[in-house]
Amino acid sequence: MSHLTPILSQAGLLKNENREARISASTSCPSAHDAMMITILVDSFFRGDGIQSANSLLGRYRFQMRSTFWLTLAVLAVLALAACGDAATATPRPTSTPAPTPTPVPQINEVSFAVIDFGYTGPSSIPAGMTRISLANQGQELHHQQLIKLPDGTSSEDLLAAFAQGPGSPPPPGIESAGGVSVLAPGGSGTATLNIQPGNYVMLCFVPNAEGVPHFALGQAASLTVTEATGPLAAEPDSDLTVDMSDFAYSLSEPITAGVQTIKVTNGGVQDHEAFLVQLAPGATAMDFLAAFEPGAQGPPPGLPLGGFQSIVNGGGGFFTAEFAPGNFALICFVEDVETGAPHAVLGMIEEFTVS
Ligand SMILES: [Cu+2]
Repeated sequence: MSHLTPILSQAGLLKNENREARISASTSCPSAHDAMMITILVDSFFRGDGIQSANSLLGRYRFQMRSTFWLTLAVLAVLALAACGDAATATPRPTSTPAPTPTPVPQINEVSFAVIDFGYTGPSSIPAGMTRISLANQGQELHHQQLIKLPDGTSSEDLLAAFAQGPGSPPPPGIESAGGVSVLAPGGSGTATLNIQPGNYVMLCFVPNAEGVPHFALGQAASLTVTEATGPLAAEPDSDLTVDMSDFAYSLSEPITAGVQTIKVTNGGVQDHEAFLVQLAPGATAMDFLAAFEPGAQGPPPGLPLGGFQSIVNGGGGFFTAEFAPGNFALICFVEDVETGAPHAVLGMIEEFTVS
């Protein structure tokens, strides 16, 4: 039986069994028929027969009583309908269907290398994709890790033999500078993050010893095979600022502030470039630091190498992270100009800045 039935019965609207039967057939919520009944009921209040008997005093009293009754009845009916409407549109209870398993987010590959006087330790094969390379300098000299991608048909021996002919001799065609961790002081460590492509690589160190012999010629070179990625690739890391490199300058997206900063490096120039980071000794300039590497220079370089991002081909880039204490710093490019052989630093590719 409809829950409106008692209301409608009181209202005298259920005068025959047919009506009762029709309304009884409805569910616990009002049907369209019930709604129509309510409409009739409200309409009866405003235009009902009470008005016809309101001419006499008694009739007026009866009219008032009956009006109150009809008004109460109409309000009850509308409230009942509204309550049922709310119930019908309420949010259904959650079912016990298990939540779908979230797809794991691909993580950046982490690989670690160490450098000694004179060689590298670490993996000889890594998968392709976004990779954070950590390098620890466990030697007594300055070292870096320059990655060079070899074209098909060129071996690491071919590359080292070409480089051994010294500055000014042409490198094997088709090789690509592929980044890496830049120069670190003894005991220091750094990271470089890059989307490394499948292929054959050589990692090597161009830093010279006291006699001017580059470390790779002393054995500091190793092969690295990058295999095809086996799953979805990780996205690039978040960065705090960007350093855009060009021929021959650095452009910082914003000033570098104290603390740990992850810096995105891009090469928009024609030539290869690098972003070597050094904290300069008080009162020293970047040129003072460079002069300390000239043959016959006396004393240690006036600055602390903090890594950075090694030489990368035009259009390439990556990330490095460093902790900046208040002081004077410089970004320096040691890559040799393809025409003159002069380091890019000499052509103006030095950015000195102060962190306060
Ligand atoms: Cu450069």
